[in-house]
Amino acid sequence: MTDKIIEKVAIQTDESRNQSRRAFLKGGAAVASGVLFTQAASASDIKFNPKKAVAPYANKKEITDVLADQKSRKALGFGVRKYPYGLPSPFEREVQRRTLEWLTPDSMASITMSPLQSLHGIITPNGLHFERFHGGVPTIDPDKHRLVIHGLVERPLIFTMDDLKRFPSVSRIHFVECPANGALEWKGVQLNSVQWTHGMMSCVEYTGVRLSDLLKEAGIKPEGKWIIPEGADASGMSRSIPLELAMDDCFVAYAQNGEALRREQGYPIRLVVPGCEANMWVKYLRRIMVHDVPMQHREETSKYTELMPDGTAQRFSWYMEANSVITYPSPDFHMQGPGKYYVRGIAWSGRGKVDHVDVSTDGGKNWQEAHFTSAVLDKAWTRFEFEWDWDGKEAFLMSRVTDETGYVQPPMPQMRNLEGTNNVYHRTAMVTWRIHDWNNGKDGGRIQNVQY
Ligand SMILES: Nc1nc2c(c(=O)[nH]1)N[C@H]1C(S)=C(S)[C@@H](COP(=O)(O)O)O[C@H]1N2
Ligand SMILES: [Mo]
Repeated sequence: MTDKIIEKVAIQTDESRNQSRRAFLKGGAAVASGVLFTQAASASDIKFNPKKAVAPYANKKEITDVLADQKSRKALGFGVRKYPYGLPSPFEREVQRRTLEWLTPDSMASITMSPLQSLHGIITPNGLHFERFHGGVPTIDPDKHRLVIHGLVERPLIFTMDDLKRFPSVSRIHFVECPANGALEWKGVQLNSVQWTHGMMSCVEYTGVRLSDLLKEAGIKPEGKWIIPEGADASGMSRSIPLELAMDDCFVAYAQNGEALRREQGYPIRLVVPGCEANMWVKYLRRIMVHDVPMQHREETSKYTELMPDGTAQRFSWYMEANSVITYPSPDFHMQGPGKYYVRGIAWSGRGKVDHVDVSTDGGKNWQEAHFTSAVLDKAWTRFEFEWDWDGKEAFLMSRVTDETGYVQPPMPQMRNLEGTNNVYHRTAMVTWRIHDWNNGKDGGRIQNVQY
């Protein structure tokens, strides 16, 4: 059937297209478009299936009341030009990145978290991207900003921002995650929101220049084994990155979700190191030094190491392990009564693609595979969904990701046994949302962060 229609459309001359267009404008579209719609379903196929019912039944009076109430829609809305740069509806004003006042002593070296409970799909809007600064947000004039590549190179180089745009571009969707994400939960549960348990991360589409193109333009000397990117902000943020990793899939991004980077995310340029700890993704990138050894940087030796139970510290950990979390229902919501729910969440892995996600509603005793509702991309969020009939009894929701390397997300007790609680970083074990029994008084249907 489809082939025939395509054929028909393909042989239409301009003249016949114009004719059908005229017919459409006259209201004669039913004939032409009706053909297409028979594909989907005929009216007799659309039967109510009680097993799939989500919404409650509405009676005639309720329908009349609701429709009568909507007379106000006839009032004129606001016109064009009011918001040359658009804003979300005022009814969405609670959807904001947030910070915990007690987390850091000042706002210049602090962090805000993304409201994961309110996000859909796999793209974080630019205004809701989490933020982490060590020295406040600089406002940099791109015409004055330069990127320098020097050190163990054949040709030291200085790039203007216009120079960078002359190189071939790449656009890729990747998650960016601070390794401290989830850190508050090492010793036990702390806070009741996925914004606090997992919000030190976001996922956006970046556009920029391959770092390998820029390094090749400079030519690396044989002794050059490490790169040290540095930011132009007050913190002068820098990290050592091994050359193989730099030449792999890193890029220097100038755009995020189709527009220039926001100042909070590194305007005018930032380093993108897919799958790796966000502290390597240097913002306000001003230079890249090529070295033979990694630097002995204060930040690196004291902060981004992992303290193990035996007192030793793991010095370099680059990749973010596979992780997943249920965002709906999660502690910001309240159950609306027994019935059908589509449990949904995100899964991601710094080592490649997500392979599959299992969901448990009984605290990990039984597992069933969820299905994906988004594209499955390399080192990016993947959306999963799971059809669930809630009987109103106490339940414990968990998700468990397996990535393409075969790594399976561990339960929290297992991770704690292995790594102790001295560690701050890389707490990527499963979390559990307890759903209180619907008949449990005013607690009925409450959703709570617990550890299992
Ligand atoms: N120049 C510069 N780059 C930086 C930082 C910084 O303070 N200055 N913070 C790093 C850390 S620790 C994180 S978690 C990420 C946060 O990126 P975001 O603010 O875009 O979310 O940026 C990294 N790059
Ligand atoms: Mo970070």
